[in-house]
Amino acid sequence: MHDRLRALGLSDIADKASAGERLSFDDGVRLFTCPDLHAVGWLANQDRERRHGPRTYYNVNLRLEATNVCVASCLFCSFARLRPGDPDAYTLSLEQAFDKLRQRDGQPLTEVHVVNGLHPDLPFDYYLDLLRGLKAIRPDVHLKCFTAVEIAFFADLYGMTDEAVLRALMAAGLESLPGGGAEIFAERARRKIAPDKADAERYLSVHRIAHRLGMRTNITMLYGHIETDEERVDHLLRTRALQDETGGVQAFIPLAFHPDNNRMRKLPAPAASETLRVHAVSRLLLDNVAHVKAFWIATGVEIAQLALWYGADDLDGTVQEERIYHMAGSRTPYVLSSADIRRLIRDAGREPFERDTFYNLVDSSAAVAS
Ligand code: V47
Repeated sequence: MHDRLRALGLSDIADKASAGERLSFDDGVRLFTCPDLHAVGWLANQDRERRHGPRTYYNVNLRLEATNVCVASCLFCSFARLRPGDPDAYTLSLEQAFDKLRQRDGQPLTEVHVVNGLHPDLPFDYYLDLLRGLKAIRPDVHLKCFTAVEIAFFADLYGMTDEAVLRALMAAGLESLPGGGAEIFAERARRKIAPDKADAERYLSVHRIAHRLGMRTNITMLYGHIETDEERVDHLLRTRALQDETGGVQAFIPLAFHPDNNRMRKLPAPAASETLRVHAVSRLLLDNVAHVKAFWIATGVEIAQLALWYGADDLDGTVQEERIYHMAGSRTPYVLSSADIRRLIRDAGREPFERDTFYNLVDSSAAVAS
């Protein structure tokens, strides 16, 4: 491989990567444009194995999307309905939301991941009561809820600061933030695909405040639409800069654009090779972020398995009720059992490790049939 890397002109990047030296903006662009995907993947895999060996994380989680009513009009979104009266618009009552968790009484869930549309009319109490109610039903289950874009929206709607919103939600049970809403940070592309929601600075600022208040958060990147390689690298380096400042980013999650039923449907979905490359370059540039997640619903199950050799060490979880990707054309199952996930990790040649939200081993994994 060293001869091949030399022939590709990547020896300097390979040397830096193996010495643990930080890669530059130009290095990132070169990795995106290198014709040999496998060479890039090999480098990322070295890094992934140095950090985690063959270990591959997953968790037993539940996705809850309490409303799809959303005032934002992101071009890539197939989930949002703009007005409460739209035929497919829905907003769960608190009892309906609680039932989703109650119905899973016997399941060894460790996390509920809540993400919603930006609903213009719900009172702040709806979200506070949602958190309190979910906690009351399953006090042991971690609540990873509301993207930074939702937090900024709440602050503007309810006349509060971002920090006051976070503090109030934390007092009601919020424990970490998911990474949604990051899309692409670069202003040129963001203005086109997500013109009317929090900009990159606000998104990053909400994460910064969350970290200061003691929470961990994830960061995502939506790729495979109109963004350039330079804009991807910019996104990765802005994430890295935030992490230098706070250390609060747990996982980075590249999200493959799905073109069905949205206003960018003329674009093709990103190729498998693109997905593998984005995971690999993310692993190599984000030297200060412990985990790169291949979200199997976004990548497809088989490509997620391959991504475990291209820098990814995490597959997200059982998920159970995901809508955002399925409405945009994802053909993945709605749920994978713990046993399914463990099997597909083993089939990919890796070792499954059930984690909690903070990447601690969950004891029950030893007991899970595999
Ligand atoms: O922000 C919406 C994306 C995100 C489409 O933090 C689309 O652990 C592709 O952020 N094609 C929400 N993507 C999902 C998300 C997430 C997923 C898994 C784990 C975590 C985590 C976070 O979904 C949105 C947006 O970027 N999205 N529509 C679409 N058509």
